[in-house]
Amino acid sequence: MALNVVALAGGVGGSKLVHGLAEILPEGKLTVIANTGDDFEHLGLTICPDLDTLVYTLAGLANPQTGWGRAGETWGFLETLETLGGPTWFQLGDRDLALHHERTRRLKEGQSLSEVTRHICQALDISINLLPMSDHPVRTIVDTDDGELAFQDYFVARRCEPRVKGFRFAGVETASPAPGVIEALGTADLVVLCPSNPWVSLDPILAVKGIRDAVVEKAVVGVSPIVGGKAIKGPAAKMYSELGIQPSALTVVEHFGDLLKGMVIDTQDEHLAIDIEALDVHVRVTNTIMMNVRDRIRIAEEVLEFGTEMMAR
Ligand code: FO1
Repeated sequence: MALNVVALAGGVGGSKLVHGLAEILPEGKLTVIANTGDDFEHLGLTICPDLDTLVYTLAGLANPQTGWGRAGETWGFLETLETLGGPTWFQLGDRDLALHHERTRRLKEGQSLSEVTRHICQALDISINLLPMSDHPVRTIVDTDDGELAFQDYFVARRCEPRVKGFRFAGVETASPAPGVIEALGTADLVVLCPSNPWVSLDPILAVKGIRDAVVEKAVVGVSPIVGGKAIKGPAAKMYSELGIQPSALTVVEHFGDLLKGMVIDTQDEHLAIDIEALDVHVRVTNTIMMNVRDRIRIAEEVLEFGTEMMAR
């Protein structure tokens, strides 16, 4: 009898593991709860980057270079917008745009975000249960030296340049979990924290009323998004150092506290296993870098095997 698995995921990193899990779990056995804290309104459209990254990855449509957006895009809309002097800082390809347009149209008609997401999954032949964390808007706000910035303004428009002081999730106090979220967690045998940014991708999900309490009841296994601490490049590294966070798999474990039963870390981080186990969190060491679909499946298999061991502890 296959496990009932619930995965909590952000965008690019999380979607790779979700893809692996979707390839090996039988239909009806995988629910994914996606971060919507990165969502925003732009050009009159509701854009849900993490949901869309998951959708495109699961549908085999994702852009392999960026991880977000679609492969084989055309850019007629954006090029034309530029000639007209419109805002082009957020790259919306023509095909991607159709998805944002259709979602916005349905939301305006009165459908909920989870209803629209279910429709999109059906239209693109995605058979897993993909749920937004909430149907209510929750927006990650970045507190910076330049004041508070909406997440995409900070991340994409300002290229993470302002110094970060912290985050808050506007709207989370009144947001309730989307229909099906608490039910899926209630019947889950195993909860997987995907290799997504703990502070800006997984924390917003766990901050929605009732989700953390439902997760903590379960066997929870994480996959560290941080590999070889010092090797971390790009905006995440800058963000960590500004927040005074030493980026490592150990820090991730400390961050999640009592939530975790087990953590999958990369072979480069094997030396951290002792310190992680001292926190009463079991460790599985493996190569966690996902370069292709075979890697995604292999890691998903390891996560399920390790998770099954954790369920018995
Ligand atoms: N990220 C960028 O760095 N630049 C972009 O222009 C950009 C456009 C974009 C369009 C659609 C989409 O679904 C995602 C997009 N992303 C872009 C990624 C996204 O904003 C971030 O990676 C996530 O929010 C972080 O998880």
